Amino acid sequence: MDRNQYISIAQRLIDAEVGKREVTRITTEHPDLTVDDAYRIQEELVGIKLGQGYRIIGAKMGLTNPAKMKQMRVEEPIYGYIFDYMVVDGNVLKLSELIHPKVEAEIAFILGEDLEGPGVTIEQVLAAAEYVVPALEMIDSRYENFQFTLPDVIADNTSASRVFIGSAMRKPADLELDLVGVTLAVNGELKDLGAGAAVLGHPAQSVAMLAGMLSRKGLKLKAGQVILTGGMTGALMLSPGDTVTVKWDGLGTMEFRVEE
Ligand code: OOG
Ligand code: MG
Repeated sequence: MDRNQYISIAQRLIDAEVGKREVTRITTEHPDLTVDDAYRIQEELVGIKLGQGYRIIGAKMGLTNPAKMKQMRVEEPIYGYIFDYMVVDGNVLKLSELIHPKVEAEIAFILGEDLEGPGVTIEQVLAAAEYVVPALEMIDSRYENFQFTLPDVIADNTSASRVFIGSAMRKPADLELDLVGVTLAVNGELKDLGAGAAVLGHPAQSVAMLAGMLSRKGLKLKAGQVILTGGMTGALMLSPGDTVTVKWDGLGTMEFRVEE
C-alpha cells in the first residue's frame, strides 16, 4: 500500500464520521491490511484532523479488558487519539451526532510530566500523573454493525468518538487503582460492573504500555494530556431516553442522558 491509499482510506473514515453513516470495513477490500498499515492510516487521519484545526488533547488505549478482547475477538491492545471536539460539555449525549455509539466506564490519567518509553513502569506512570479522573468513553465504530478486525479498528482511530471527563480529580497515590470498582446502570438498572484490575491488571499498566507502543514510532506522551486507559466494563449500546449512571469507588458518580 502506498501513502495515497492510506490517505484515501483515512478520508473515507472521516467522511463516515462527519456524515454519520457506516462504511464497509477496509479489510473487505484489503484483506491483507496489516496492523502497521492500519497505524499508518490512523496517522493520516490524525494529520487531516489537525489540518482542519482540531487539537489532540490526549490518547486512549482500547481492548485492554479481557472481557472486551473476547467480545471483539482480538488479542492485543490498541491506541488512538482524543481530540478537543470529542469532549462533551454538560450531561447530554445527542445520538443524532453519532452513528451507533456505545458507552464504556474508564479511568483516565492527566499527565503532569512527559512519559517516554520504552520500559516505563507502573510507578513511573503514577509519578508522572498529576491526577486520576473518571471518564465515560463513547466509542462509535464507523463500520457497519460495529464489526471489524484489529487493523480495521486501528485505522478508525480505535472508534474514538466522544468522552465525558469526570470532575473528581484525585492524586494517584490516594487510590488503589487496581481495586477501584465501578458499576454502570441504565435507568436505575445495573447493566455491568468492573474493576481497575480489568485494565491490564492495573490502569497505570495501560499507560505504561502506551508509552512503549508510541516509543516505537519515536513519540511520547506529553504533560497535560489525558490518557483513557480502556474500558473497565463491556461496551453498552445506548437508546434515546436512557439515563446512564456510573459509580466508581473513590472517584464519584457520573451521569448523563441520551437524547435523539
Ligand atoms: C475499539 C475501542 C475499544 C476500549 O476501551 O476497550 C475501547 C472498539 O471496541 O470499538 O475503547
Ligand atoms: Mg475505551
